[in-house]
Amino acid sequence: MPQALITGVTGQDGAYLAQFLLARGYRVLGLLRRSASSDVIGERLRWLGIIDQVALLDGDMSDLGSLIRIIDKHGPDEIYNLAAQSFVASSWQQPLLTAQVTGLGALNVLEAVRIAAPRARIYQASSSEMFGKIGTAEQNETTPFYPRSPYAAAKLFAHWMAVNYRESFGLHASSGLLFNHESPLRGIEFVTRKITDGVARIKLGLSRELRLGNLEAKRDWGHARDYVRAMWLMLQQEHPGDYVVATGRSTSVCEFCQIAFAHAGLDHREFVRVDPLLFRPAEVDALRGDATKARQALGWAPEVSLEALAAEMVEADLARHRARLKAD
Ligand code: NDP
Ligand code: GDR
Repeated sequence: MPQALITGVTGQDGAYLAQFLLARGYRVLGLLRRSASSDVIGERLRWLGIIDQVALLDGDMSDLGSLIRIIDKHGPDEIYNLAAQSFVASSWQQPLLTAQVTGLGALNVLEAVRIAAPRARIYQASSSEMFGKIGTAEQNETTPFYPRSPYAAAKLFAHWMAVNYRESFGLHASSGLLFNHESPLRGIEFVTRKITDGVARIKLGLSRELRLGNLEAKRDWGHARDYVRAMWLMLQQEHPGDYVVATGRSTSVCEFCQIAFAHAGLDHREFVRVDPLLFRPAEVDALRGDATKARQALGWAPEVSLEALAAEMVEADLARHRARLKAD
């Protein structure tokens, strides 16, 4: 039975990836950091009904010893490094923590693999945010990077360390330059989920308005379930490499609002308010990925449209709020 270790298993992608790997007969190990709120840990794994099938192991991205011990003891065949302080807006409030976890944490994983399991295959969760202030309409593996946030700078460090460990020590380390991907399990602070949660609240009479920042920002949004499949495909290749994973469609925050509100029979213009306090110190204005390499080399293509994604997210948030109202 192949074994996979997922750091960030309690996050959106970690949960979907665990589900994907379990369905393929993997033993799934997940890194779990200690929390005082242990009752809510693993909420996403619970939502997917797989929490009892994942072996949760005590460790932290900033604690190299814990990573070495876990990798040495279990000898996973595949390691997916998904753990990060992943919220771009917070990275200006906590730049050092972001560098520590998102940047140096990735290096800790690479070091642990180099020391304890050099033959394991590694996936590094790189990001389209690394392109940042771009000069091209579409971004692919050869587009230059220009990070615009402490988060993006930390991810860029992690990305280059993965490339460097591949070239220096021959590690089978692949890096996925993933564009934004969302789902009903997306953290509530990210804009798509904030919008679909807002739609559900307004529809059920729990809120009257939704306050957002820059409505003109454009992102290439896909479904997380499609994107974790691409991670796995990268590690099945004989040789490691870097791949852009994206839909090729760029949509503004305003257009996403229109689609999500319309799904619930509402007009977003009546409810969305722009709050200047929610603008970022530096913005990534527009992203659109060119996933030609992933399509050709991995046979990967997205299966879920933006409209289907928004509909699934709105329906899930409506169901959550209805269940809470019923329980009260
Ligand atoms: P989430 O924010 O949902 O999950 C982050 C995970 O990292 C959580 O499991 C969190 O644990 C864990 N984590 C944070 N700090 C530590 C730490 N110090 N030690 C151990 N674990 C820690 O992110 P996503 O699932 O959305 O994204 C997965 C990865 O992919 C991230 O690295 C992200 O930056 C990257 N990425 C995401 C994209 C997206 O659109 N979703 C696009 C491109 C890249 P806890 O539950 O305890 O907080
Ligand atoms: P992003 O995602 O920064 O692209 O990073 P997010 O959903 O936070 O922002 C997308 C865009 O929407 C604009 N925006 C708002 N964003 C939030 N969160 N809240 C608001 O109220 C709001 N109003 C407008 C933002 O300014 C931005 O332009 C995500 C994360 O998952 C990263 O970890 C990952 O690397 C990248 O996607 C690819």
